[in-house]
Amino acid sequence: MLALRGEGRHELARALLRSPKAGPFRAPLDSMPRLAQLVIDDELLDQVLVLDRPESRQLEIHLHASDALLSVLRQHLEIDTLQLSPAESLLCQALDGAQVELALEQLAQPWSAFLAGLAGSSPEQRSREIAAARERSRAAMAMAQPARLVLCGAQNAGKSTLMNRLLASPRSLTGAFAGLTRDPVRDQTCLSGYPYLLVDTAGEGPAQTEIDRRAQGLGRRELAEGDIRLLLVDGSCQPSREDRALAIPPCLLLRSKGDLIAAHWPEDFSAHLEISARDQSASELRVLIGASLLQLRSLPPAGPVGGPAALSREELTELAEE
Ligand SMILES: Nc1nc2c(ncn2[C@@H]2O[C@H](COP(=O)(O)OP(=O)(O)OP(=O)(O)O)[C@@H](O)[C@H]2O)c(=O)[nH]1
Ligand SMILES: [Mg+2]
Repeated sequence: MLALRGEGRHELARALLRSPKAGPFRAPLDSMPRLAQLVIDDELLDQVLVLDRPESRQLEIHLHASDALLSVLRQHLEIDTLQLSPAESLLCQALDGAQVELALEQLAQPWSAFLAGLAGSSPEQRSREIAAARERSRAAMAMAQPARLVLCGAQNAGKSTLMNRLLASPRSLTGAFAGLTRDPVRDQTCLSGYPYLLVDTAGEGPAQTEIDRRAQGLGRRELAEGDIRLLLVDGSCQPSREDRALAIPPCLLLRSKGDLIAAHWPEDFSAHLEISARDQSASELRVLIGASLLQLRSLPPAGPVGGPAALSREELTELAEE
């Protein structure tokens, strides 16, 4: 929303607006929402809703705020960019109720007030409070900042099928053709209340063409940049040397295709879970994998953390400086 404030707001609004049919904007500027076109330098930027609020001497232009549009507006108008605190950002971007509860808890006891309060504590109390805040912050940061969870494994292991189940949406192409996924596919979701950026990658295996080789290279780069691996090994085949090489911690090892006849599974390569995308529902898989990830990461159940906590790297650095 773009807010024009003060007595000159109507004049400025009329300079920026056209009627919905591109003629001069003649409709009264009042508390009735009106459709209009936002035009700057004869360029149509957006279809907007206009609403005046005389009590606060503010005229609101509700727009579809893309980055490109905001950058044009910034060039032409003096815009105060709203600075959100990490707790406010979390509240705006939350995908899960647990994130909302954490954001509300943190808004009620701001981090800056907690840091200021440390100044009056005795050295022992201070180090106890800092240690407790560090522990709370570990969980809070994991709830506020998505971890990159990279799906990896051999071609046809069922990575893309699982990705789609976890997102409850057909985001990634799936099929019996080995090497179907090429460019990495990314999307966000919350599992057990913690946010993840899921990344589906090209499977390991014979690369028939230069395009396949490039795709596998891109997948390896995602693995190098990822936080956690979700390694799928087809349970109807024995794990290969390549599968073992991919199991670099932190890694959740899944035996996939549990509905098929199981191959002999070596004892020294134990899987965290056996799954079947054919027999298990999306919600069942989300719950199982979410809970296993919590265990792997030693994280508590998602939600409020019981006191002030850092929600961003910057806030955590402020604690280190105390
Ligand atoms: N029986 C059975 N088949 C499955 C299961 N999960 C996936 N499949 C099938 O296995 C084939 C490969 O699945 P994908 O999800 O495309 O495999 P992928 O690991 O993404 O393969 P690439 O992109 O080639 O690396 C498809 O025909 C799926 O339907 C499962 O749990 N059980
Ligand atoms: Mg795939």
